Amino acid sequence: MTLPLVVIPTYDERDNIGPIIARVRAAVPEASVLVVDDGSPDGTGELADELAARDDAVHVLHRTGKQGLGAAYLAAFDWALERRFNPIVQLDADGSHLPEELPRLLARLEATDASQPTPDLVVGSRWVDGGSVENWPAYRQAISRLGSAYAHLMLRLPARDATAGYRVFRADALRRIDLADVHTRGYGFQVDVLWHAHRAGLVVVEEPVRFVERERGASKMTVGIAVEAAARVTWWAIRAPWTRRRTDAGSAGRSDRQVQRVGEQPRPGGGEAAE
Ligand SMILES: Nc1nc2c(ncn2[C@@H]2O[C@H](COP(=O)(O)OP(=O)(O)O)[C@@H](O)[C@H]2O)c(=O)[nH]1
Ligand SMILES: [Mg+2]
Repeated sequence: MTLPLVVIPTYDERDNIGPIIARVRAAVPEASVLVVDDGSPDGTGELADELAARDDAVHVLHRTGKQGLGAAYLAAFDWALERRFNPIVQLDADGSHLPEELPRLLARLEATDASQPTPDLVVGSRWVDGGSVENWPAYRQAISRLGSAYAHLMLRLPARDATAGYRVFRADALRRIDLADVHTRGYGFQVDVLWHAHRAGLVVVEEPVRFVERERGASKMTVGIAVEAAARVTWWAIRAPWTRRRTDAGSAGRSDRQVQRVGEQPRPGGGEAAE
């Protein structure tokens, strides 16, 4: 039985969080939503609590202080896997990832052709035929294209859009990734997880998406985040020949890594999803 969960990380997304949750719930009514807020100063977390109080399918994970997108997603993955959600979706709060395209991404997770292996991870890709980016300044496009091309070349990653943040994971596939070994806390997290997925032998497919730059609020992208990602990709590529690629499902199991889970909102009927 599928029980989709859409994870939405937020930092200062007060104007965006209501509309994006509404769009997700309209596009995929059976999907639950988990907002992961890093103590946004603008009150996004409190607003998310209000929305969760009105809708049992909406949950909020509060974390103390801005700890990075990667850290937020790692905490969310633990939360989701403990509650047996499947599949698990990554989606930005700012509307760049269109919830209206989610049914197509979810459908792609089911193999339509018996001769093809069933996908484990669907990457919503800007840089494949049919994919696009709207309203992004040229420099952002250049960083994204160059970064993806560099990661693809250095690591032979199974996706053209290595930094894409719109993703759908099969839960059991996510369990096969050694998340305890994912140390990137900024946006390089996306590349880091893809690299680990590749080495764990996951079947990764790309589905074209329209990426629409945010209209409200500010991007949290910084030069430091891009530099962290580039440095790590280079380091992984250098180290790759000496690290074993794990293709057997059992060997890349999850560890007992502790994640911070502050102020999780237990509510009647919420969160403890059925099998
Ligand atoms: N919880 C959490 N969310 C974050 C953090 N940094 C960014 N985000 C969220 O991650 C998503 C993507 O960030 P954004 O600034 O739009 O990145 P851009 O699209 O690359 O410019 C948005 O929903 C942000 O609110 C963080 O440190 N913690
Ligand atoms: Mg954005």
